[in-house]
Amino acid sequence: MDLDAQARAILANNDRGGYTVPTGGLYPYQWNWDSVFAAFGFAEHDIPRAWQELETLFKGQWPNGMVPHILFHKVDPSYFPGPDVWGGVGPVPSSGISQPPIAATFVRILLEADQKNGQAHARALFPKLMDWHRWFYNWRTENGAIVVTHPWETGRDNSPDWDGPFAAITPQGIDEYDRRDTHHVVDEERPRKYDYDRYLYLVKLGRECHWDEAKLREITPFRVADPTMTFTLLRANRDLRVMAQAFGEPTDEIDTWIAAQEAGAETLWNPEIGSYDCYDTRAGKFAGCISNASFLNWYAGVGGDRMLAHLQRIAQLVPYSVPSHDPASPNYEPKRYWRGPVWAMMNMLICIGLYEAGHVTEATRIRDETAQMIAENGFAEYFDPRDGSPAGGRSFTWTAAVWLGWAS
Ligand code: 9WN
Repeated sequence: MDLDAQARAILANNDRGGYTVPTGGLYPYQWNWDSVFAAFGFAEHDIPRAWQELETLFKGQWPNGMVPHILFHKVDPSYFPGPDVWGGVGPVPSSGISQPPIAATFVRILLEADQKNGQAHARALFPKLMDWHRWFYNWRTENGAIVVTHPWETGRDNSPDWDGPFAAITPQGIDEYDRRDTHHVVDEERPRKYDYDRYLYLVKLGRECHWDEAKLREITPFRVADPTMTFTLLRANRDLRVMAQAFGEPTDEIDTWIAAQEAGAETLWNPEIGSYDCYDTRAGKFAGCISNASFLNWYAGVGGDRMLAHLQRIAQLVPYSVPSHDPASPNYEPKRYWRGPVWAMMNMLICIGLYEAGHVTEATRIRDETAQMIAENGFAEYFDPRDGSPAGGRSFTWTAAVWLGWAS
């Protein structure tokens, strides 16, 4: 079977009827940004299915506008923590946090690709996207930057970005638990128990205050301003604005959000390392980390070429860009999840920005490296930047989607 056919087969096999799981076993539910990438992959050969993926995701939207990071449509014991641990309060059993808000950007892409029915689908999703973006602005804005209350929210779970805030947390009152992820993937490619204890502690805090954002803002020790969320939301707001104009909707509220987030992006610039960085609002400290999220500034349309020298430096250190953590850092671990490996969908987002900024050489190089990694090693969840070898889950939805829609 050729690679395109393999990628389509992965999407078909991970389809659970109206939504796609990231991969069977390891992640048996619907994840927020995974589904948006899945929709992008489906759009290559089945536009109605692409819209359905997004529509199912928005069925889980909470009354306060938040769109959860996991929807537990059917309980499956192969994943922990499940719906009982989260205690989400929305219309579909769910987690209590969100994920990078890339949906509006991909709704716009689908709208432009679907001359026939795109308008109807995008118009129906538009108010839901507005409600979600408003939730971020109301509850998760600190000086314009977007803050997270759990590392899982950024989708970059065990990045060294969280090492500082995690060192200040002593997890208390969490019951014994049985991790399932390490039944599917070797320990060396997953977060440590130290991280899981803190992940579960933060879930417990949220559950105990019924995910009331006002309360959580007061009590949580973890409130970190993050480039993934700030840059993806800023980009998504620009795309939402284009749709608002096309639909004859007012743009003033979106303009307020864009202005706030442009200022917020500036607060994530860490002059000491000359990079966009995470900022721990509790400790008042930068993380001091250059991650692949630091390079999403072009995607957000900010920062000019401030990040270019780091991108070129890192390309000299590893044959496969863009590693999730700087290989020059002592905390770099090329196989351990978000502490080093390369993620194909992050590369796509980075390259969308690079192309738009006219950095065709850089963007083409990263796209070629991504395509080569996938062609030689299959549709893995992530890859080792030293040799492109596969890591984490296999037959992975977003890698297949990125192949179909962008890398092939
Ligand atoms: C927790 C599904 C998700 C991705 C995240 C990735 C990983 C979950 C986990 O898998 O996180 O949300 O259990 O490890 O870090 O980006 O959305 O693919």
